[in-house]
This record gives sequence, C-alpha cells and structure tokens, in this order.
Amino acid sequence: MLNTAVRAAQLAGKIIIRNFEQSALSVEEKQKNDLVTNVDRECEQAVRDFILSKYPDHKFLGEEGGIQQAAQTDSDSAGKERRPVKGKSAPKSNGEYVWIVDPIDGTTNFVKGIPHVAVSIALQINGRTELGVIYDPLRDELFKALRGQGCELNSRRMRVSENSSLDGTVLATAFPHRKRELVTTYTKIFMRVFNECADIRRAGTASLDLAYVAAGRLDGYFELGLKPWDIAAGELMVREAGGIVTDFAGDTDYFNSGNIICGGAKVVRQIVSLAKEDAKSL
Ligand code: 2AM
Ligand code: CA
Repeated sequence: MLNTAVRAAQLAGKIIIRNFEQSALSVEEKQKNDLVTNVDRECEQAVRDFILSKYPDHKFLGEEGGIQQAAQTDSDSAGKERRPVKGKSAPKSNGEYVWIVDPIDGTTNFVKGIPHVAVSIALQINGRTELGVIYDPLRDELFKALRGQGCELNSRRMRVSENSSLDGTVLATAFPHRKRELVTTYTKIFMRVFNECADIRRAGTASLDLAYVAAGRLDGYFELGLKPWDIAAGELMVREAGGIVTDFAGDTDYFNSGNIICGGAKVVRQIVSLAKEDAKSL
C-alpha cells in the first residue's frame, strides 16, 4: 500500500509539474481566499482513480471531493463511477480503510507560481494512520512514513532535531487564514513564541512544514485551524521521526480541533506552556 501511495503521489506530481506556471489555469474561490484550480481537481481524480483501481473497497477522502468510494456494484468500474458518502470528515469503524488526500497542498503558492507545493496522501485503518507520503514534485523530494517503521526522505532516514529549548530554533507557522476570528489569540501566541526562538517561517504548505520538521530542517511548527488532509500524512511522519504532536493544550485532540504543535519533545513542551493561557479561549 505504501507503493500505491508513492505511485499515486508521483502521478499527481507529474500533473503539477506540467501545469506549473501555465497561464491557462482556471481558478475558483471555494470560499473567500480559499482557492481551487482545475489542476487540483485533475490531480485528485488521478490519485483517486489510481488508488481505488487497486483497492475498490477502500474509502477516499479528498480535499476537493469529500468522502467517496468506488461503486460497490461493480468493482471493475473503480475510477469511473463514484458514490459520494456523506460529509467531509473521516469516518471510523471496524475494517475501514480511508485514504486521506490533499492533491495540491499549497494551492495559493501554485496559483502565484511560488514553487512550494506538495501532494499529501495518508491511509487510515479504523481511524489510525498507518502510512503517509508527502511528495514535493518541483524538488523531487519524497517523504514517506510507515507506522512503527520510521520515515525517509528519498530513502534517507529522517529524524527530528533535538533541542533542549526554543533558544536558537527555527520554526514554521501559518496565520489562521481559515479562521480569521482567531487572529488576536494567534498573534499573542506568536509573540510569546517568537520572543524565545531564532526565527519563524510561513511558507503556505502545511504538509511540507510537517515533513520538514520530521526531516530536522525545521525545529517545530504550530498552526490553528488545519483540516484532516493537511495533517494526516505529516503528523505520522513527525512521530515516526521521533517527534511529538499535540494540540494547544498539550493533548492529542489535534485531528478534531485542527490546532497543532509539533517538533522535538522539549520544543513542543515549551511552545505549549507559552501558548496555554491564550489557547484557553480557542
Ligand atoms: P491548501 O493549499 O491545500 O488549501 C494550512 O495552512 C493549509 O491552508 C495549507 O497547507 C494550504 O492548503 C492552505 N493555505 C495556506 N495559506 C493559505 C492562504 N493564505 N489562504 C488560503 N489557504 C491557504
Ligand atoms: Ca489542497
């Protein structure tokens, strides 16, 4: 199944490369400031068709199409006929395989011609993430993680950085662009954290922020209001790289809240303690 995820990510990556910096993009606003292009949809369809042709009984949760699965009446038609299943959240029940996919993470970057985008693919079995693949096609960097078996960047083992405190660290974050009512709380937390670390990056592609933490390129990452497809592959990767992932109360409810802090244990502990008071209002 990891090979399927890798091949699906590479398929989408080819579509991204072919369309990068093309002027013929059709861009729509799903909501204010939340963009989708014809290329996001093409990538999602390619990933979905490929995965469901291999595993017609599995479910597929894509950012653009919500939860879908191959038509159960005719498994040969996988990839052609899709049966929407209610809602956009990942279901949990026994024996359930759900692929969680962001076909282009960093669509705003993609639309602007900023070369920092990724394909993110995770597989959850009974609600537990078993594998994650994040592929940056423009740099040809493939990050992959298997539960209990660590994670790799282009076949090199990844490991989070070890820091005893925030002193000297470089972190990633993003503004709460989806939940703008949180900007005051976010800014207070940002100031407290910024005062303790060396610097903070805001690159616009959550899955790569997580993958870079796993690779030790970044020492930590915090963001409010993420969706399951932003988080699923990357949070497994960070944990498999020896890091920890929490919400802003230091608990593990980040999938539900979408509020995430990750990095090495001591870095996360310090961010949680700096954020805790302000995060009570979240
Ligand atoms: P997307 O491109 O798949 O929508 C979390 O920050 C996620 O929100 C990013 O991974 C990206 O996912 C999207 N995003 C980042 N910056 C954004 C912005 N300024 N406006 C809208 N969406 C953004
Ligand atoms: Ca996306």
